[in-house]
Amino acid sequence: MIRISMSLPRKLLEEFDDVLQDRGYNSRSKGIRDALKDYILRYQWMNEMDGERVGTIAVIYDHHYIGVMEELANIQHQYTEHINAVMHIHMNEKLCMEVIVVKGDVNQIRELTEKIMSLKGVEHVKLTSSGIKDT
Ligand code: NI
Repeated sequence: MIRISMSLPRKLLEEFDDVLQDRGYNSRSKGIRDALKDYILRYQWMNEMDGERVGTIAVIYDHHYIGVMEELANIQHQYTEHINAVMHIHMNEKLCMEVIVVKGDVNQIRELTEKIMSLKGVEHVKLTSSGIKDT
């Protein structure tokens, strides 16, 4: 084991501790290890996909954040060939969810997903997809 120290925003740490408490963790280190493993797996999984796929990108964002709606629309307009449909849900006063239905080469879908993930004001992005061709 190697010890590290890190800086975190207080709110993020409080939220993390709340999750750990709900899940019955009594060690923050164990919680961080599990979270890191999960993060690595998710990234590897996203990078190992190939070929033609169909799927959804679920995006949750704060619509009060200046420019985020416009940026999200601009990005989607760069991928019209890969986007079949978009559903917008007004979740509450602050948050909106967009579910983007995508189809096509996974490299383009991944690129689109990563562009959305990098936007400020976007709080959560999840890509789910399946291969199209029979195996
Ligand atoms: Ni909305």
